Amino acid sequence: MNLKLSDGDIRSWEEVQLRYNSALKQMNTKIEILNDEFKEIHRYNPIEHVKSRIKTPESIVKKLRRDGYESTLENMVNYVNDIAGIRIICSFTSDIYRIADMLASQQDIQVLTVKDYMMNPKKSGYRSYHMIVQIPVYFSDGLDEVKVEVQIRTVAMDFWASLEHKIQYKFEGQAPAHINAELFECARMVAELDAKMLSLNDEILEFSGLEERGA
Ligand code: 0O2
Repeated sequence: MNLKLSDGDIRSWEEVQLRYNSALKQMNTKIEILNDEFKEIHRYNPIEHVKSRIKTPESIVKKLRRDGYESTLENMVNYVNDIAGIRIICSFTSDIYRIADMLASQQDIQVLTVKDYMMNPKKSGYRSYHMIVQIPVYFSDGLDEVKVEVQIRTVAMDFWASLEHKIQYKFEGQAPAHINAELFECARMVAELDAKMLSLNDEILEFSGLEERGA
């Protein structure tokens, strides 16, 4: 099988976009199929919604500079792992690992790295589960292995992350200490809320199970 885009072959930003957009389409389909199957078999919808995006060229260049690389198309593809990003938002923390396992067990998905910010939250309080995966994409003249960053988090964690992102953007990453402290406290409350919602849901499931069995 010939590899279409060896690292030196990328000719334009348009080509980079095509490559990563195609990978996102495949990942979106995989996620949709898993969700449909889950709904059908378990009468339960683990995924609230899915967002995907291609990183902006400005943001890619910023990351390359941060890591000490020149801004070339080759370096983008080689060193920026989240050019294609997909965010899966689910209801409960237990869904996060379930979805991650379902994706990781697919034969054509290769998990390159995992960052479990659920088990090890960031200093900011950020919680989420990240995987860099590589999937094959077939083009007219061959196969291309493309990296996608998958972020999986609950609705509550997503709410926190988007507000925190806006605040950090506004203060260019230098938010006053009291705001950072408040955000950290909110992250703790989000974790507590997630744990409470999960235990309530477990209780509801147990109750429905008893009812179905006629107890
Ligand atoms: P954007 O705009 O979302 O693309 P690496 O990718 O391994 O070289 P990096 O980027 O530090 O190193 O990886 P990490 O920690 O896994 O973070 C990647 C992404 O997670 C970030 O992408 C954010 O989307 C999200 N993230 C990480 N930490 C935080 C945080 O403290 N707050 C919020 N709100 N989001 C966070 P980008 O590239 O920063 O931005």
